[in-house]
Amino acid sequence: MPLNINMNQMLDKIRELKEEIEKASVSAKEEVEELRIKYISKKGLVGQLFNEFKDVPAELKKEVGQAINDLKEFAVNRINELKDNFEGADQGELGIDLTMPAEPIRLGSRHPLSIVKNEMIDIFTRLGFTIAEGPEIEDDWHVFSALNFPPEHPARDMQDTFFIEKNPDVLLRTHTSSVQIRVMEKTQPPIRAIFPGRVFRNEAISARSHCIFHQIEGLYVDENVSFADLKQTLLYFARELFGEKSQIRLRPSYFPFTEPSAEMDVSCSICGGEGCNVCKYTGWLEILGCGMVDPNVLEACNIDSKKYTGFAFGMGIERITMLKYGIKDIRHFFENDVRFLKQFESAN
Ligand code: 2U9
Repeated sequence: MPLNINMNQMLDKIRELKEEIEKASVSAKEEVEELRIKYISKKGLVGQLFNEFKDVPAELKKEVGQAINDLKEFAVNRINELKDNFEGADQGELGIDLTMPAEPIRLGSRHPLSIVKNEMIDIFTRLGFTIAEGPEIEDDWHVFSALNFPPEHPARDMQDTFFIEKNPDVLLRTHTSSVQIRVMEKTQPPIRAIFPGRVFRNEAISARSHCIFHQIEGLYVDENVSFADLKQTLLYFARELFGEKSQIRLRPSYFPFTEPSAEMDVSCSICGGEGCNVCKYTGWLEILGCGMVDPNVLEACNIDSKKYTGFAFGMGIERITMLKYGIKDIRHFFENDVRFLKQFESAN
């Protein structure tokens, strides 16, 4: 470049170089390196402009210097950008860096009904109860007749029970007592088992009741099983589930399948029996029904009611879970809203 350098020529050259770099396209990483050498290495075309800058008259140095610096910055950025496009190529076909730590997998949490069900199962297994399961679609015998339900009992009505199609002998079980019948039909005493499972009742859905819910029932049949055994078993259960200070009380009741029958309350674990809105200021929570197995039921299963006696109990898992956690609406259990479910992450 001659000493009397034409400034316009130099600015044109800067503009041309900028356009060239802007339009440059590459198809391999090596070609990016070639561009780097051509333009921004020490001996590259931009570098040469800096050499020529020495000869620029003082009064123009500011303008030309600025233009060269802008060009250098533009070239560096553009070449880095092209290089970035090929960075993935070093990381295998998928462009994934397999040496990076994995994205953490978010674990789901157990459903509150499963948490409480498992807790209840643990308590009864510690007492020597085994677990039995059976079909959800049942027949009249296992749900009603063997359980001493009279022929005209309202539970047999379509209002209360879901029948499948028109056949009155195919229905959804309304309690897991049907599994108890199946076990007694197959096994002679001693029998000591619990029966967790899903049950169905033709009821309107509201905050307090649902047409699908879960039960745990229990049965102990042997020689000399007494009401005192029932009471002590249920006291142990209540203290394990609701705390060692829990008290229980039994109120007389009626079920077709037990005689005598009772309903059991546990002292309110929220207020310790003082009275609060969960126990409706009574200090007590009703948690289950129970009784001595009616001799008719034992006989229906070919168990000698003169030799054997038994106790049975039944409770709704939703109800117990609602009482334990202060849940006000049963529908929460079936909506699977993560904001509800997440609250039980630490419970198990
Ligand atoms: C056999 C003999 C006896 C099971 C029992 C109850 C009392 C009871 C309800 C509690 C709330 C059902 O989920 S709930 O609506 N259950 O009150 N259940 S005694 O008695 C049996 C079962 C089977 C062969």
